[in-house]
Amino acid sequence: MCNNSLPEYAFIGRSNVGKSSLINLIINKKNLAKTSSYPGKTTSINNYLINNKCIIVDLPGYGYYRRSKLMKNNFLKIIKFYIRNTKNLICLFQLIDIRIPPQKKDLNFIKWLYKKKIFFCIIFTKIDKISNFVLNKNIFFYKKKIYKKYNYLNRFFKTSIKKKKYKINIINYINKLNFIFNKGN
Ligand SMILES: Nc1nc2c(ncn2[C@@H]2O[C@H](COP(=O)(O)OP(=O)(O)OP(=O)(O)O)[C@@H](O)[C@H]2O)c(=O)[nH]1
Ligand SMILES: [Mg+2]
Repeated sequence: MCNNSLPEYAFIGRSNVGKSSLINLIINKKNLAKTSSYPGKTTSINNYLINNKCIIVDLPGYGYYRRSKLMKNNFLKIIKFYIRNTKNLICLFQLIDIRIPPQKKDLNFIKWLYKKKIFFCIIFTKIDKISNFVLNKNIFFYKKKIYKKYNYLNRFFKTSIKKKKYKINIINYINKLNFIFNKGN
């Protein structure tokens, strides 16, 4: 948890969804956040100070099936404590692997975010791994599912560590939020 005066942006999602990889891409540092092809790599809350302007936070993933139930619950508790108690958490980026149908673990986490009124955006990851047709279809169904349940559509982004051009939308959005944050302080 970090209660300093800078705006903070955190990345959350199931283990292996690509949180650490996306952070490296966004901050342009190849191996700063540790990544792995095996789930469960990030096991602590890692803060990265970006140009003295904001803090990017890499969170451990939730729901890694090889962890014991106790460990999974403890990780979830730590993540939720961080999210609820970080004063300057401006936006939480919820990462979703768009190759697969909506997963209960993600939908439960999203439900909790709505319940606790946490501001979040959704990032669909690994878009290089499916065709444009499947991508658009999956995004359509995801949006529909969320809209039907909450009557509200979050801002959505799509990304890939292989199709680097998509990161600019997230960078621009963070810059915009930084600007708004600084104007209000
Ligand atoms: N093809 C492809 N692979 C990706 C993409 N993003 C991440 N990966 C791969 O997915 C695997 C997991 O990436 P990580 O960034 O470690 O995932 P994580 O969400 O931080 O995982 P945990 O730390 O275990 O919670 C790695 O092998 C990455 O190279 C993507 O956009 N496209
Ligand atoms: Mg990670």
